[in-house]
Amino acid sequence: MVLGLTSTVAYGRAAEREADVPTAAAQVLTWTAGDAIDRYASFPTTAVAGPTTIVFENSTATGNTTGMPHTLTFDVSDPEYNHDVPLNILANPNDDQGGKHSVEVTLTPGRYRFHCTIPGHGQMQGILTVTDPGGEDTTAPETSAKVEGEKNADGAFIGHATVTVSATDAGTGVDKVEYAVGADGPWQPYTAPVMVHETGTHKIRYRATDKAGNAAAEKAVD
Ligand SMILES: [Cu+2]
Repeated sequence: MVLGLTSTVAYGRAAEREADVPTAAAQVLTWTAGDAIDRYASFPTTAVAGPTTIVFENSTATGNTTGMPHTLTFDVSDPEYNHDVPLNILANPNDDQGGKHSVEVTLTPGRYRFHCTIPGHGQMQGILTVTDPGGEDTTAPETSAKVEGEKNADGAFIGHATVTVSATDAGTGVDKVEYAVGADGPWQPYTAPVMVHETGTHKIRYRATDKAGNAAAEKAVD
């Protein structure tokens, strides 16, 4: 994996031409190709969203001894992937740039599928996963609960039932998990599985909040 991160402002001729624009791409991502037609010689798999310089080099320096052309193309046709960057760079060691090309793009969070469109090169492909640079977490935790205990033939719990609440948060992490007994019982911190002894139907409500303050919608089990 080659993931170049540089803090310099100027990159290449585009930045020089627009010297009054202070925010040139701070992130440089480099793909290289050589003689192989089934894989890029090197490629990034992760990046952060924002202005990015994409470099595609298919030259003698990157192992191309045959003059084989390759493309670096972002798939914009598959709805499963980001399609906001219609990148399509064709490079070969004998082109007017010596096989080294760069373009400025803006990446957004999500996944980009990249591939080489030269016939027969279908295996030259991969996924670039782009995340939010600030790690800004706007997604609430995922919550679920399971009820365990011995059941009778009708499926009702006998003796007692145990409610286990779980919460996960991919961003900042889970800050707190709470539960409440009944339709209007008070919220209390969830620290261990909740045991219900009394007979009858009981509602256990639960919710979770992550460290960024995103609260998962309240759910309940009976
Ligand atoms: Cu190719």
